Amino acid sequence: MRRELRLRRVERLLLVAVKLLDSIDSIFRMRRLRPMLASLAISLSLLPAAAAQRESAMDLHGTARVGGRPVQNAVIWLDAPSLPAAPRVGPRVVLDQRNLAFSPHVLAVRVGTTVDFPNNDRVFHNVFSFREGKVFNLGLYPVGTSRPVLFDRPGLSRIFCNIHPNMAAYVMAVDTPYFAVSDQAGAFAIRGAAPRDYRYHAWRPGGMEISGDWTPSADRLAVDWP
Ligand SMILES: [Cu+2]
Repeated sequence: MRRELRLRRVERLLLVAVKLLDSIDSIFRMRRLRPMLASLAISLSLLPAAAAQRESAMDLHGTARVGGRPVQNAVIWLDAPSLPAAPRVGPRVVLDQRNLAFSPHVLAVRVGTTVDFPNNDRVFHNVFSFREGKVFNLGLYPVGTSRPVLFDRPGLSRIFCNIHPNMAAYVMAVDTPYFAVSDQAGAFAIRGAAPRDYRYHAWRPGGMEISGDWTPSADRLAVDWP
């Protein structure tokens, strides 16, 4: 707390210095100093927030199982209603088309994420989603090119190809930054969540969505389908 106060004071002093330089700028032409001081003030103002976030955030680990056996491609997410909404223009991630398959088979994204669907195969594909979640049809586009889809609301989208009936993928869009997909050992890690009680949800291909309460202090989250 005291450190933060001290930082605030230094920051205020720097801002005063910037203003002072502003006024004598025309006389002494110290233009190069001004942006330097300004950026120093900005980075100082960010310091306490970054430190607070580092102290409280943690990685939440768990295992997903079906009938006691580890299961890959399960999506696990934590409700985070108190967090600000995702930025409208969020990050971009890739759902690749290669060797007549989508990769990854299951993709989890936060609402507001744009997914790029590049065709890195040797043949044409026609990617579409028609039932629920995000409905779209990307049509045919040449090998080596890509089409973007913005996932702007939560839900599950089933992704298919018009030409190759064996191609299928899932995009699960969730309204939270805290989510993960389980690996081959059923393990998952949700990064950077504050340590508090959570309502969790989990879904997997061919399985129902399940949910429950979880207190991170009680070690790993066990997500079990019967
Ligand atoms: Cu195809």
